[in-house]
Amino acid sequence: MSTLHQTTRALHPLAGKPLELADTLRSGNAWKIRLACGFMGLRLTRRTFDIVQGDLETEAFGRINPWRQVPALLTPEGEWLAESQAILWYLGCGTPWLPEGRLEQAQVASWLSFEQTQHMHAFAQPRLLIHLRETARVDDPAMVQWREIGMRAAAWMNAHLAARQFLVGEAPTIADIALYPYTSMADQGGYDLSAFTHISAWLARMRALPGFTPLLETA
Ligand SMILES: N[C@@H](CCC(=O)N[C@@H](CS)C(=O)NCC(=O)O)C(=O)O
Repeated sequence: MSTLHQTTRALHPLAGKPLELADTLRSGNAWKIRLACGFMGLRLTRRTFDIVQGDLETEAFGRINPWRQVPALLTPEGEWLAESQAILWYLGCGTPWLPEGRLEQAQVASWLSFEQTQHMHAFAQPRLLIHLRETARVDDPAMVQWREIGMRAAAWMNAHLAARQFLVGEAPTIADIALYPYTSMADQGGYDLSAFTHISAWLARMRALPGFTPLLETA
């Protein structure tokens, strides 16, 4: 992490303000927000829901996020903000985690979009069905198909990371936070990313950053 990132932890515009996260225990999308708060030195209260128990279908949850998904963040302004990438943007604003330059900011947006359109589902679905719900087998055709899509996304990331330390420039941004969770848990969906050595090195760099938060508190 750059010296600037370290200095800004104390000066974060949201430092000391109340932040509450609606999440589930193992949500990769919600993990992005917990990672961001850890890296940025922000305190976060969790309100943890259980999808299997139907918690996201209640009237109360509908007031948190009518789209009935986690994560959602209760901001100091008293607004519930949905969508992991929008929340990362909100948290990164005014810090080195979201660079100010027009081009760098657009490059961050590009990776956030890549994660949602080319990456997240291909990694999250096999993990959900094989590892969390145990309703699919590693070699089910649908799982193989997801992994074909995911391997293409991983190959692009690996090629990009061959020439740089982080996805945008030489310092970590919210783009790295967005791509970290599902890439790091790929094995739970039957992926073998070991040939992508630049991804492995990048994952290790992310884990080594001060304030790294594991998915499970006990992990
Ligand atoms: N585009 C959303 C996706 C959020 C998402 O898929 N959340 C999952 C948990 S990781 C969820 O709430 N699933 C419940 C459902 O869709 O019924 C984001 O980036 O926040």
